[in-house]
Amino acid sequence: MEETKKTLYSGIQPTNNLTIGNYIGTLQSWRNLQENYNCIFAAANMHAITVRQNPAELRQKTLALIALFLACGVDPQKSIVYVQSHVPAHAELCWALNTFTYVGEMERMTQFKDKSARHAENINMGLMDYPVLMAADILLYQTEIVPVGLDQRQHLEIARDIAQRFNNAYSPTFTVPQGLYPKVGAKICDLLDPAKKMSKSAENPNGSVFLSDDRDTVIRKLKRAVTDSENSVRYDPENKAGVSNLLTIYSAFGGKSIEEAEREFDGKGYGDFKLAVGEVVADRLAPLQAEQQRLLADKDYLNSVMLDGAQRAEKIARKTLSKVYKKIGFYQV
Ligand code: ATP
Ligand code: LTN
Repeated sequence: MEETKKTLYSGIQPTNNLTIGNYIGTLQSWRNLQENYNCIFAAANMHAITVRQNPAELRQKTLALIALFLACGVDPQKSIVYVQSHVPAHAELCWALNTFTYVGEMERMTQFKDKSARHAENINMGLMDYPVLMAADILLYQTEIVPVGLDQRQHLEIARDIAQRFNNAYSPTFTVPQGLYPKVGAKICDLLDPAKKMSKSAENPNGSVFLSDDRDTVIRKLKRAVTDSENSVRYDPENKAGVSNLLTIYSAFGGKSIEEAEREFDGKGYGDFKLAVGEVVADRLAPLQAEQQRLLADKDYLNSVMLDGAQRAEKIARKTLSKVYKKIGFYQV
């Protein structure tokens, strides 16, 4: 890793099927970020088990997520690509940071409240501790930049608070990280209910476009997306949430600004507009899916990427952990 570049870290949980919200919110930017930062990208499988998972599926989805990272242009020579559970320092730092985090803070987290309501039968300690593990992920690597969607802002604020709290209690130990949110598409909304974020765990699969959806499915889902009765393609998130969401998707996938997109569809009806959005999304997903499948056929290669990534990550992580252990008074031989 180059000494002069800042460190950037992001993770995605290998759960369910990734949506275009995940892609636009974070994954899409990773390829270019590699030029300017030392990047570390993780499949966050330790976060995934805070909600009950099928073990065989979790294993498969972890492999598929690593393949997807590479298919999106992440270069394992330039960046570190690894699986969170392969680096034990995450669990270790999480434990230490737990003692710098208050129960009240965790109870107030939006995602904890949401997920507790959705999984009332399994409100486990891990679900509550999720943000502390995420803070450990970030802080282990002295990360400066964390590219994520807006739904992660609250978690990032907590990571900053914990870092500052620790630094103030002892002496500067952790870099205090900053979130990097996309200018367009930091919150992609559900196609059928634009008041909600598009989520890979949504109840109705027709509200989300999955990265694995085939062309017909993508076009069908966009055709049925909720709009309004005005029939004018204009960006106005307050009053025209559905249309604005589609414009955002079109802009993110088509490489055009929102204004250019508005001009393009000036005077055209919603039917044409929705078809165009569907086509631009399907055109982008097809090569991504093909590349992911090609990579998935070479499991040995993927294993070697993960192994190498974990070794490189472990080295950096150990250094931070050992500093922490020294400061908190753990006897080291
Ligand atoms: P789940 O619904 O299973 O909790 P999720 O769809 O929120 O999952 P995560 O693995 O939690 O997915 O998030 C991966 C990344 O995708 C994060 O950076 C998150 O901010 C981003 N992201 C998720 N949903 C959206 C969205 N609708 N718009 C923009 N970014 C998003
Ligand atoms: N909680 C994140 C996934 C995640 C993450 C991270 C993101 C786990 N660890 C560290 C950025 C940095 C989410 O997107 N749901």
